[in-house]
Amino acid sequence: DPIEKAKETAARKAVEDHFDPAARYIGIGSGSTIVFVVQAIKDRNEDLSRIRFVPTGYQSRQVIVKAGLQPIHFDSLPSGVLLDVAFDGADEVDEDLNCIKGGGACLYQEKLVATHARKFICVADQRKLQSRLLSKWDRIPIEVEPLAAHSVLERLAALGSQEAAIRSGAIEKSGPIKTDQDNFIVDAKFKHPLLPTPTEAEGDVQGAKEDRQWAVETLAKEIKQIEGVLSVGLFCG
Ligand code: DER
Repeated sequence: DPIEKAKETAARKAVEDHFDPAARYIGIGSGSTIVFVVQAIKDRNEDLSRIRFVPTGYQSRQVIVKAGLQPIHFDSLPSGVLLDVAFDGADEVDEDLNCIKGGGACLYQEKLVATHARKFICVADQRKLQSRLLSKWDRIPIEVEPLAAHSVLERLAALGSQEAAIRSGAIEKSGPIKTDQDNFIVDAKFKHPLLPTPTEAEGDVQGAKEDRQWAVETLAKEIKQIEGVLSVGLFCG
């Protein structure tokens, strides 16, 4: 399968370039690409017993344990310590490494781990790369307190979301899905607020890059300020 091959190629390159055998703490994201990252780490046949791997949810922890690596809970990390590196996937990435994450409903712990790592390595096959976010992947996953979910939907509409819905009906699960933190996921469609900016039209590449960065940060902040929102699936590059 060419997509699986592309994931594996991206994972091997990411590990080759960014895995440090002297690392003490390494973050492991969620989804299917990360499985190839862990396999690539294992395939180095080095002594990994000194390294602790920080999961970003139950699936991530299963991948770590199944590979015979040592997991450590995020809240067991020594205080003040940063992870050496965190590897994770994404649902969409732009050329400035802004990402949409949360397709696997693991964005809360993914963002927690990513923001405590010296380096965040996004591992993604070519399908994910778009010139700007919300091109192919048209909605932003948001982790929400269940009690606040409906008021969050209203606030998102006021923010300009065309359509926001509580993620429901996973396979063999009626009603809302629950995250590893026992919360809801709201998927909010936004009409390309991160569209090309006038500066891009005038060929001002740097200006367009800053505008896109600003658009992602602003949208993430506006959503995060809504009462009941716990995490927003926008990572700023
Ligand atoms: O939820 C996320 O952000 C994950 O990293 C995920 O969506 C990427 O999944 P994939 O590697 O299976 O595409």
